[in-house]
Parts: sequence; structure tokens; C-alpha cells
Amino acid sequence: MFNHKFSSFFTATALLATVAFSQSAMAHAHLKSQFPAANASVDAAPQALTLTFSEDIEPAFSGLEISGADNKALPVAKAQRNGAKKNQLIVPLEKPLTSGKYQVNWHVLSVDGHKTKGNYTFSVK
Ligand SMILES: [Cu+2]
Repeated sequence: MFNHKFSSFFTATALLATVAFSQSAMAHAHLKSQFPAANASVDAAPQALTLTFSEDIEPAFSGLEISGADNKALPVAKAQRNGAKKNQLIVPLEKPLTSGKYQVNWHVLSVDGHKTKGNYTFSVK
């Protein structure tokens, strides 16, 4: 009898914790897609990097660094948020990318106040 009560209490608590956790995890801005795509090898050098997140983001506290094979950050213009899609960050490149491999390190602040970051690579043929 005691064991049964204890185990259903435990199950209910675990369930509540799972629900609470998945709700807060869902609210974070995760990178959903990007252009050029991660691991892609593109023919034409992009004029801007476009990153689409799972949540709306605050452009003033979001941005990225892009570096080439020498690990030096390349010049980029101020990060902008797509006027029509508040979950999309657009970062224009100030110089055309030459052929080679590039790493992007991004960080964003989602509108719920949570920060996320990550990185990916792509290359220009
Ligand atoms: Cu969040």
C-alpha cells in the first residue's frame, strides 16, 4: 500500500518535471536552418548569412563571427532581423568570400531572455 502511493507520487512528480523542462527548452531559440546551409559547399559566394531560429530573437543582442582557414574573423555588417520574420537573423558580409572553408560562431538572445549559441561550417567552391 505504502509502496504503491509512493510510486504514483514519484511518477506524478517526474511527469511534472518533464513537462516543465520541455516547456522551458521549447522557449529557447534553437537554430533551425541557415543559408548557406551547414556543411554545404556552395558555388556562388553568399552576400549575407541568414540564420533562422525556432523562436523570435532580439537583434541588438544577437550576432555572429565568421572566420576562414586562418581563424581570423571576417568583416561583417551589423546583424539585422528580418522585418517580416522575427526569428530570422541576417548578417551581410562586407567582403565577398573567396573559395575555402568557413566557420560561423553564432549567439542569439531570444525574446524570452534566454541566450543560445552554436557553430557550423560551410564552404565556397
Ligand atoms: Cu528560453
